[in-house]
Amino acid sequence: MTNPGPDGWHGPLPDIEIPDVSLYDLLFAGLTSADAAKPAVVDHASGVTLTLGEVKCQTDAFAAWLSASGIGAGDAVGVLLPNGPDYLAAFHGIARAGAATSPVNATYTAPEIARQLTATKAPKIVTHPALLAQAVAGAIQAGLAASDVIVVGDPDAPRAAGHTAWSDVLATEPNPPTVDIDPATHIACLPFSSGTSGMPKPVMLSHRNLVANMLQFNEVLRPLGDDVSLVAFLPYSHIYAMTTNLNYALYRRCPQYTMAGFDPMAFLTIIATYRPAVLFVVPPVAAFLAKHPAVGQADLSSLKLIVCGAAPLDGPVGEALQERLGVRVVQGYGMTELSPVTHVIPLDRRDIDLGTIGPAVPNVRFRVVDPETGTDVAVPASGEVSQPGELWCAGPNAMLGYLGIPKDADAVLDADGWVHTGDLVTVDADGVVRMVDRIKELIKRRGMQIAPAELEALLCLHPAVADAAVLGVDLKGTAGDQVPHALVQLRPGAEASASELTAWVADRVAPHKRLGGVHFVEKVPRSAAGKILRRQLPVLLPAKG
Ligand code: 4UU
Repeated sequence: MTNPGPDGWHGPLPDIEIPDVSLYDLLFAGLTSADAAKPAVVDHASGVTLTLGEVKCQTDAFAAWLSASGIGAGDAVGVLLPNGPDYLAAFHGIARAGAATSPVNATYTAPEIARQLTATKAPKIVTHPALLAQAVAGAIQAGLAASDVIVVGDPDAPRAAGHTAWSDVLATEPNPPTVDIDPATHIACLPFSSGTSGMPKPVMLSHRNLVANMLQFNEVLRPLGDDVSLVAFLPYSHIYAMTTNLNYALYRRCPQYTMAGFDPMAFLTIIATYRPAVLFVVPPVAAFLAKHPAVGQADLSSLKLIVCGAAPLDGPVGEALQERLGVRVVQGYGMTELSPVTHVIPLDRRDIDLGTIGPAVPNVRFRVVDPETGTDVAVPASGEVSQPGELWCAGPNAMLGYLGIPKDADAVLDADGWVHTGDLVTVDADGVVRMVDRIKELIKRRGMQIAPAELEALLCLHPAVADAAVLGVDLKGTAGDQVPHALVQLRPGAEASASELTAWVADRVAPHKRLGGVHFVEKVPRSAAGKILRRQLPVLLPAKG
């Protein structure tokens, strides 16, 4: 049943109809008064709770304010916020005004913020008082004025400094003008991804992409029933949490309990206090839950499901977690360019190895293509797995392209609508997929992207560095987690220590991108055309003692 047809493999669940609506219409248009009174978001640290009705009202007010400021279709607005109640209306107000959120990781430095604002030409940025220094520095580098920085809360000092206060924005009459949104072509957000190579770039995700992926994913979670309340600790700025937490919990009218970052003990307290049903995690958090002694003392009895993705989950760790907590654990797979979810292990298929990423979600088609020959690998016999090949995916969740990069220069989305993931997988006769290797230039730390090209460019700006190559090294004891290491070729006669170069990078990037090691080499291996020969890099690392 799941064998590939002419358009590729599909999963066990039937395809669904994707409604032709904007995100706002899907999430808020039909809000009943009973639903409006339900808690949408609860922030344990600040004690702030917003109902669905309040989120809708704030969304409308922000959309009206943006429209009155001349911001709408074709524009982007930066959002540099930690997870918290304000994120919801920031994101949806922008979408309702017809503009697109450019979500910035809250740990970014000023140059990283500026690069993102510039790449998406965002004329405004929404930020938090705790992040104001880097937000303002980044905004100024990108050419924004003080008043273009909108600060959540009711902040006296920022207002005095000429910034715009969120409380003033929310005082706008919540009746924005109607904006004509074509869900298929209208961009709702521009998360950054480096794709299969090069620098991070803005991924154009339409209203339809986000609506579709939420509904596709919803089919997989259907057996759970009505309660999908969840702890939102993965950053909303990353597509994993944006779709499965921020938007999905709103869609299902269930509360999301926000955390501005992952603090293991606060995480356990929040679960015991609010009794959520679902957790979305990355492999290091799965390992924490499976192994840490404190977890044994905590009351996690409300949990019904843990979804792990964004990096490889070790099958035995998944099994140990399932056993220890008595909670169903599944692995999912996604990619920013696919909005993101394409594969998840079905909740009722306990026979499927947790080390796999399962079959495709509804409406996704996938192929496994030999990277050498460009042909699909042979369908395996029952009980066997295929030869490894590159995973290609297509569906209503496939991006429109990268902003500012012509379609024909884009190596990821082909003319037939297939996203070439850069991941090497095998598939069994039932369409269950296993990740084997990553054949693209991408390092994953705590599920977040690190583009080697970005760190290489930064190292090459150091006066002593002639050339540099960056690769991911697996962190011991944390399956799926990697740290970037640099191989550096110094200029003749120049001197720089490993710690100096480590600090050079650390001063300029978010903490998750910091180097775990710098190793000096005679020469960075490059092809005749100047491309780094990445396959040769691991052997240049010093042997571990
Ligand atoms: C091995 O990380 C993501 C999206 C993750 C996600 C989303 C919904 C996971 C489960 C889910 O239900 O997006 P990006 O764009 O940051 O990173 C994409 C890359 C993939 O190409 C792959 O290399 O992250 C890696 N990846 C995984 N690798 C994602 N999921 C997995 C996985 N195992 N389960």
